[in-house]
Amino acid sequence: GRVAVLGLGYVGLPTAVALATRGVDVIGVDVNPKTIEAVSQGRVPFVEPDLAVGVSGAVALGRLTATTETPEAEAYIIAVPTPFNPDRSADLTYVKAAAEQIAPRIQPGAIVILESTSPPGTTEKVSRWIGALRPDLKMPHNHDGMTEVHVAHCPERVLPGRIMIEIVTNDRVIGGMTSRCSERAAELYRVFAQGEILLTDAATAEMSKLIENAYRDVNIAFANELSMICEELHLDVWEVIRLANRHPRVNILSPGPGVGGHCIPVDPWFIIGAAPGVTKLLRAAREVNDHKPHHVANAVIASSERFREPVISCLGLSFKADVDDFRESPAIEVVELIASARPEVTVLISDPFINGSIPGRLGEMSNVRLEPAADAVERADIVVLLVEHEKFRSLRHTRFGGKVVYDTRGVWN
Ligand code: SAJ
Repeated sequence: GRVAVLGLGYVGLPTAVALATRGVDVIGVDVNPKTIEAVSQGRVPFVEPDLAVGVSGAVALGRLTATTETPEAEAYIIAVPTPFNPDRSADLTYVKAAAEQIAPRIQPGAIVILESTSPPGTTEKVSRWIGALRPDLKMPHNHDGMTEVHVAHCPERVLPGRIMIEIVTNDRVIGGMTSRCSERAAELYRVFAQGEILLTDAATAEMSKLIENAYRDVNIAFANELSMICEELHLDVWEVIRLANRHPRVNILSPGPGVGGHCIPVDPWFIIGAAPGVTKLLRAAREVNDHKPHHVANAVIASSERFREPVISCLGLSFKADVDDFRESPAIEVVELIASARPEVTVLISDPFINGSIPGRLGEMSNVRLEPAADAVERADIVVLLVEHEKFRSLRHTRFGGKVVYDTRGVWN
């Protein structure tokens, strides 16, 4: 049967490729005509190791096509973004739009799988949104055993930078609206997933995904708080953590300039929103991680005061190492904070993954300029390492002379 994947981003496109390269006919659907154009020509609109070769292969074989129109299919995989609103509640607009595009096309026997990370109850909402437009179909939210359409949640877990490996090797949690829904979804994922497939109900699957990212957020917050404590006590946080981690049951993560990306800073809010009275720790972790860019910017600004016309060079702008994703990047926030607090200071920025224009508001700031890393370091009074791209790690051997060096990632020690 034919599979339609709605949303050709970091999750949808790799999933489409994983299925297509194993002989499944896949139709990729996206609202962005540029994405459709790129994929149709076998190109990938973003950087991810091994994805480009997969896309061009699947398209050349005729297994993967792309369109803006949701087709009739035997299985629908929804892999659209779930951002949050200004009040931090989940914005389910894209999920709802996907359900509403599927509704007129879906036939009895088909399955709808939600991969997007979603607050508890969203999978059931997908069933209801489709059911509202198709009263002729028995949907799982109101027909226990004998449903005509199956609905399940199979949250994505892939790590950007390692997506093509993890999509195959990770264990998968599948939560169906009914146990038959889980089994149907599992049949599809067995086509490419080599890890274990763990079946549960939809709400449990939703929650398990959210706590994976909340767990990471809390643990990074712990590391970030340690870095601020150690700074105050004039201790080297990296050395302190390295030694503590030699305990057999301690495994502290790495401090950094903050937590970015579109998952880890967002997902804890879905849990906080669902249980606001009992989520003190999750809120505190968010607060610590959101504060970290301010802490870094303030420290840099303070150390710039002794220079008359300081040049501050910030290396790395993406949300983490070796990816070209600048969304929700703490590094960008640090640069913005420095450049707007001290308009008379020149801030040089460098990132090997910038392709064309400077991302975000930085492009509009007159005291911010993009430079090759070597020039930026050469001209700097203060060098700030914000992202430990492979290319920057080797600068470890650079002699920084009289420059002030602020290594937020601890890779130059
Ligand atoms: N970070 C640190 N210190 C660390 C680890 C990360 O400061 O020790 C920072 C990174 O620099 C980055 C942010 O945290 O700004 C998030 O990076 P990440 O590598 O931890 O995670 P993501 O956002 O790339 O992907 C996460 C993964 N979730 C978990 O590891 C539990 C991935 O498996 C999920 O699929 C993904 O979120 C998602 O889409 O939900």
